[in-house]
Amino acid sequence: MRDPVILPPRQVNRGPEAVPLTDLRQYVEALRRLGELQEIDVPVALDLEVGAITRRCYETGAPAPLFKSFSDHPGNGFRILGAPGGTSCQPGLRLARVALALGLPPSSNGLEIVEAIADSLDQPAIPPVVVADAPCFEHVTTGDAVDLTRLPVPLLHHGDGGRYLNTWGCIVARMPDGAWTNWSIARMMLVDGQRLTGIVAREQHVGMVAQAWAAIGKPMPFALALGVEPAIPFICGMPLPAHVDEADRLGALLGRPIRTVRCRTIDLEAPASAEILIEGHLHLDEAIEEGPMGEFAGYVPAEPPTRRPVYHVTAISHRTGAILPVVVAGEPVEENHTAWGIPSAAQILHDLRAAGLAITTAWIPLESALHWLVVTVPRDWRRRTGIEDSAALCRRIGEVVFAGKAGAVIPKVIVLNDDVDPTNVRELVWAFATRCHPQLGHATFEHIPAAPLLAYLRSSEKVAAATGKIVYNCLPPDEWGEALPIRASFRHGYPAEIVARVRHRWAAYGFR
Ligand SMILES: Cc1cc2nc3c(=O)[nH]c(=O)nc-3n(C[C@H](O)[C@H](O)[C@H](O)COP(=O)(O)O)c2cc1C
Ligand SMILES: [Mn+2]
Repeated sequence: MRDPVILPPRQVNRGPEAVPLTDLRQYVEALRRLGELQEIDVPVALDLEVGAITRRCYETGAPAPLFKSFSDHPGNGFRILGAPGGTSCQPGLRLARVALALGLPPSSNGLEIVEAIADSLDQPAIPPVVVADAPCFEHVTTGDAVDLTRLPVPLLHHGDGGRYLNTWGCIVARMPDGAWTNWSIARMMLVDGQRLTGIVAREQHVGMVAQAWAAIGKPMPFALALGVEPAIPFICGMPLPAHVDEADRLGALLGRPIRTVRCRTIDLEAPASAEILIEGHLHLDEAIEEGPMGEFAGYVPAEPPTRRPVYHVTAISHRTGAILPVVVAGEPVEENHTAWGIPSAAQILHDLRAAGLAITTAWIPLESALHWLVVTVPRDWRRRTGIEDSAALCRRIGEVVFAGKAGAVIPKVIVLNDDVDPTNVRELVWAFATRCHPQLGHATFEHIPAAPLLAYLRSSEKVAAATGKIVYNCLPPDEWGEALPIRASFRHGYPAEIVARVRHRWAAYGFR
C-alpha cells in the first residue's frame, strides 16, 4: 500500500464585493436588486393560495414572493416571504439566494458553495456576541396575552393536517448544564393561540437536548427565531456533529460573530436579527396530533396524524411589519434541498477528506431530494488513497458517509470520476446510465440508520429508523487502470485550441 495523499484544500472565493447581510430585510433588498423578489400587492388567501404560489415559484424559478395582505386573515401588519432559499431561473444565478445568504458572490455554483462551507469547518470557532437589545422587542406579548393566531399562519399543502408557523425558523435549545446550544430547523404546527407541536426526532439534536431536560424532570426551554439573518437557516439545516454550537460554526463561515439577544421569559439567547421571536417550553410528556405535511421527499404522506410533543408559548415578540418566511416543502427544488442538502454535502466532503480519502467533491443533487449523494474522485485515486480496487474504494466511502449524521439520511451514493460535474443533471444522468454496471462492484449495507422520512421506506423500516443502503460503483473497470475513454463531447472531445477557437468565433458563425 502506498501512502495516502490528501488533496490540498481548494481556494475559496468569498468575493471582495460581498456585503454582510445581517438581517432579513437587507436580504430582501439584495434579492430585489438581483431581480429575485416579487412583491405581491393583491390580497392572497392563507388557505392554500400562499402555498400554491410559492410552489409555482420553486418549480419555475420565479422570484421569491413577498405577500403583504391576506384575504382570509387580518394580517396585523405581518408579511410572508415565500421561497427564501429557492432556486432561480435567471442564467448564471441558479443558486443566487443560497450564495447571497452565505455571503458568497450570487453567481457561485453549487460546488463552490459546498467548498466554502467545508473549508469553514477547519476554521476556528467564532462564538456569537450578546447585544443589549433587538428590533423584535418593539412589540412584546407575554403570559395570557400571548396569541399565535394574530400571526398569519398558512395552510401550505392540500392534505396538510394543520397550519405551519415554523418551516424556516431557528429553534434554540440548550443542554441543562449549558455546555451546548443547538440551533436547528424542524417544522412546527399551530395548535391554538398558545401551543405548537412538531417533529422532535430522537436522532436530531433538538430531540437529544429535550431528552436531557426530560431526564431531570423539566420541560425544555426553547426559542424560535423566525425571519433571521439569511445565513442562519443554512447552519440550522446543517447536520453538524452533536455538541457543536451552530452559532460558533456560522461565525467561522461568515468570518464575523452572530449577534444574539437574551430572551424575555426563558434563560436563552436567540438570534438578535429575528423578525419574530417565540419563547416557551417544550413538553415531551404531552402529545397532540400533528401532520401529515408535505415533505422534502416530494409527497404529502398518506398517513394519519402522528402524536407529537407540545411547545407551550410564554412570549411573542416582533418588529412592526414583521416578515414570516415560509418553506413549502415538496418536489425539488425547495429549501430542504438547498439548506439541508447543500450543507450536508459540505459536511460529508469534509468527513471524507478527514478520513484520508482523496475525493474531488461531494454533492447531493438538488433534484434527488436528498436520496442521492454523488462523490467524485480523481483518476489517480489508487495512488492517492492506497486502495487497490474500485469496489474497496466504494465500500470505504460508504463506511465513512453512512457513519456521519449527514450521511445517515442519504440512502444511495454514486461514485464517479471527476470529469463529471455532479451539479449538471444532464451529465449526471448520462454518466450514471453509461458507467454503472448493474451487477459488479457496488457496496451494499444492510439495515443501518436511516431518516424515517425517506420516501419509499416500509413501515417496519420507519419504526426501526433503519434500512439497506448502496454505493453505486460508476468507476471504470479496474482492468482499465487509469485510462479513460475520450468523451465524445465539445468540451472534452477536442483539442483545447479548437474548443477555444469555436467559443471565440461563436458569434462570427452567426449564433446568438
Ligand atoms: C426547510 C427545512 C425543514 C426541515 N424540517 C425538518 C423537520 O420538520 N424535522 C426534522 O427532524 N428535520 C427537519 N429538517 C432537517 C434538519 O434541520 C437537519 O437535519 C438538521 O441537521 C437538524 O439540526 P441538528 O443537526 O442540530 O439536529 C429541515 C431542514 C430544512 C432546511
Ligand atoms: Mn446540531
